[in-house]
Amino acid sequence: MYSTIAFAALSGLALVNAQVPGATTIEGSPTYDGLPVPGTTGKLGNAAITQDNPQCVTYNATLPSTGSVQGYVSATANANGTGVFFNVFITGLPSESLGPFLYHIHDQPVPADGNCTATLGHLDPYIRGEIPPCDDTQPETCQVGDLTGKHGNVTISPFAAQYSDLYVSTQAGLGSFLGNRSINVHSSNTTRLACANFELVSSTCSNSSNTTTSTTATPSPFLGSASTTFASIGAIAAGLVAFLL
Ligand SMILES: [Cu+2]
Repeated sequence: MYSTIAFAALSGLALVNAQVPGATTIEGSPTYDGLPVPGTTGKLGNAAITQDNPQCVTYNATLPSTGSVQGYVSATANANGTGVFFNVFITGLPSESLGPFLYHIHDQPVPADGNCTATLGHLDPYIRGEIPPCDDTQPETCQVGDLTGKHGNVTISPFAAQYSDLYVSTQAGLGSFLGNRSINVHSSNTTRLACANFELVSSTCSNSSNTTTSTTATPSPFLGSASTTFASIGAIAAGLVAFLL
């Protein structure tokens, strides 16, 4: 909790320092082109592999259909509960000269006005920071939300990728939880091109006998048999109409 607050405050401060007129940037220098430094890790250590992620839970972040950059990032806990499987599709990217493009899980959700800047910096519960860049051979040392740092930049449009990330979680309450956060897509100079919130889209197992669903209406106990009777009459009438048609 405190680390999240501290991170939010720090990233907000860095954001102000890094802002460039006419461009919306994430924290850090948008012109930094240094190389990864192996072993760089967060103030709170390396990211832990997430275990016991809830099964059959999917979060989707769908980019606004009103923008030119569209697509989605879908996240589902792996079947063994370790890490999260991502399915990414992004299209409508601008000229290749603005790439390679980046996308990350950002710490805060997108507010109602759609302002991507309000999502602050990357999901970074271990307070690793952006610089030096992530070394993808040591993903545990990267910011948890730095998906392109760990899994590769976007170099074509449309772009599609599927991969497992061991450090993100679908378990609410953890610092690595993505369900209450957002995705931001950036050009190479970190300008924010589009953003969207993760939303819970499924909490059921498709091939399981213990599937639960929230769509089945439960009859009110006060109506009791009367409602059942009315439902039966309705069903008969519907059947009759269907027969006549
Ligand atoms: Cu980002």
